Amino acid sequence: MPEKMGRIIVTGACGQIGTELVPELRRRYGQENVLATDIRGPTEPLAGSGPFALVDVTDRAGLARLIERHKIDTVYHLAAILSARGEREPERAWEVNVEGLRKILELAREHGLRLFWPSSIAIFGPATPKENVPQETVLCPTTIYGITKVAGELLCDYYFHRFGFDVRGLRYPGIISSEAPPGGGTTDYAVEIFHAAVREGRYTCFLREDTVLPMMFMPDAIRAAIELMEAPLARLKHHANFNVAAMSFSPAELAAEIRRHIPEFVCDFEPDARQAIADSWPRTIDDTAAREEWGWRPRYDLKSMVAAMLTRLSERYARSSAAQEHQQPRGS
Ligand code: NAD
Ligand code: AKB
Repeated sequence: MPEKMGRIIVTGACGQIGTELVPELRRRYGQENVLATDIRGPTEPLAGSGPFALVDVTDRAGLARLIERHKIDTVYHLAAILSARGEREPERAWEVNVEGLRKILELAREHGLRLFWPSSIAIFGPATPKENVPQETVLCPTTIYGITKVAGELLCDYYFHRFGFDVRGLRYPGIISSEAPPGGGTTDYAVEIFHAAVREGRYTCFLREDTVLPMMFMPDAIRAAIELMEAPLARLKHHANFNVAAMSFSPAELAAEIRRHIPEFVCDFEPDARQAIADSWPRTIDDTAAREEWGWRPRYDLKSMVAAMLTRLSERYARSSAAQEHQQPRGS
């Protein structure tokens, strides 16, 4: 029997993933049953499309009030500080990513909640194999973000084994999406490049052209989260740390694929501090455990993802320039 979700709270809902996860959860489980929360106010498509509350994930009492008031039974805990921002604000990264998660775990234990929490390929470090990283491997990251994610995986597994409640998670690669901008990571170039290609026909990439990293298109990322949460608990041998993979490519390969649609597109490369982070991460991931335990299969590869991204962004920019023209006073 698939696991059921009744009333859901999503933390960090206004970020890159929440902006697309919340509408899908609302579509599946009912608009009023999904409470979106963040420390900043909602923009489209979250604004006005269902319940929303401002709350900081380090505010345990504030979260407890929302959980009780909305009779929550499931948490999608997305609030976090990502890799590049984490290097600028390491103390904040620990506070939000570890202390925030610990408070959510305690609330989940007290209120008997199910929990989804995403880890990241940032848990891997220079001592991890670069190719086909196995499920069980060396976890010695060199970024504070990676360290908080290793701590998070260990905490989640500890709560599962010690208190026996249902916490699940997966190690997302870099996520590529067309709706909300990414929130300060090392893989952000793979989103920025599309906006620059469509608007200006040119992009300067902050990673070296041959830096291969694991990536995933947002529709696959959303489906992975929901399919993992709906999988029967009895089938799972792992809990909060599933490797998941979809595609791997370098900035040069991504630029070449974009050029098949926009031949005049030019990409330059000026690596910055984020190069060292990318160099510490693996190139490809073995996701056999996710495939075997809950049937994970990606649907998008580099070619289909690029075609979909360019279509979505071209339509979006065409709509917004049509709207701007419409607003111009006549004769101007
Ligand atoms: P994001 O940075 O786009 O969004 C995070 C959201 O959390 C933001 O809206 C921010 O306002 C909110 N937030 C920050 N501090 C908060 C606090 N103290 N209280 C409440 N909200 C707070 O991140 P995302 O890309 O949507 O990532 C969501 C989760 O997925 C994170 O755990 C991240 O580590 C993980 N992940 C993301 C990627 C990716 O490529 N996007 C890859 C691997 C893992
Ligand atoms: C980042 O680059 O920090 C994120 C991630 C891979 O966790 N996109």
